[in-house]
Amino acid sequence: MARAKIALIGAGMIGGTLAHVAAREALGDVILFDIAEGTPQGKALDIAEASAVFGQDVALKGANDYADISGADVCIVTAGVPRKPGMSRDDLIGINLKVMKAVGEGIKQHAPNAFVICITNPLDAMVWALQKFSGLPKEKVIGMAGVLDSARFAYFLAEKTGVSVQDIHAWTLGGHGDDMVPMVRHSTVGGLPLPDAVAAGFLSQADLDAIVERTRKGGGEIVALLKTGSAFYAPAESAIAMAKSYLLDQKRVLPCAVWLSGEYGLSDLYVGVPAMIGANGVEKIVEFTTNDDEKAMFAKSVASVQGLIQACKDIEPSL
Ligand code: TXD
Repeated sequence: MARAKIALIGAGMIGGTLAHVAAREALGDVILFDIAEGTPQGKALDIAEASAVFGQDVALKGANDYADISGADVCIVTAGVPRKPGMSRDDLIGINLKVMKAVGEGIKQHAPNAFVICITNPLDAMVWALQKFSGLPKEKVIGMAGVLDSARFAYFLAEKTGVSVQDIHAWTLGGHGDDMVPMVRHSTVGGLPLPDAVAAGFLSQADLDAIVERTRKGGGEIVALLKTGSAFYAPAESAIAMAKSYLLDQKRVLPCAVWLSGEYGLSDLYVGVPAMIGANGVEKIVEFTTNDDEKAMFAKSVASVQGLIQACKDIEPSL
């Protein structure tokens, strides 16, 4: 059987890391696409040469022409600009909306059967716009943010409690902004929901509160350290987990930005909720029970996403 074809739209820091991980895991042949000439070709060649060391038979190619993504099974979109210190994700909206238009049209023309994972910020608004510009089915266009935010939450919990990251299950819902909603009652350490883990002495309430806050600001913490861009290793790993669930029909339930039509009492927008990803794309949305506090936090986060979508409509009235 032919190998899967994975098109990476944007060959910057995340795009290059995605290409490396996808090739090492032999997830499929990789096309790295970018408007910058030479960058996708150089990265593709570098990783192709590395394949002789890590021993996987996958093809890698750099491209500046959308025709090269033809027939892609998966497209992962990182095209656009990242944050610089002092910028919020929302500051990127004007530039990245134009980029989504070009990318959406390219995918529509050359890879209309692909499963599309958007990573570009501000995430929830950009995936919404990308779905509109591409016209692809809503269950085949999703956004990556929740896997990353939840991974940060899980890592901080592992670091504090000393429990293996493998035995921590953390969930972060809502939009990919500083008002995202780390789900304390639904996240577990060694099977214990976090309030029980506090009662059992794994960590103090003050530690937990600090971790929730650090998770919300996790992206900014890395931007402040790197100074020249934003996180890329953990974002790439997160999108690979989502792509793998689709390509291998794993049916993993992962927090993803998905189109809601009535779930969580919301419609006509993309926001982060747990979704089952299989060979048909988004196959099921899992609705967590929420208490009043969680509902209020979720509503606040959703209001920010709605504000960003409105800003997109103001910039691009055709949306
Ligand atoms: O959780 C999440 N969703 C995120 C999102 C976590 C971290 C970073 N996140 C966002 O991903 C970040 O704010 C950016 O919007 C994207 C990509 O981040 P990356 O760090 O990879 O940015 P780079 O290194 O600047 O790469 C962007 C590439 C660069 O090579 C540009 O030349 C290219 O995008 N680019 C384009 N490619 C194709 N088509 C167009 N129009 C285009 N414009 C720029």
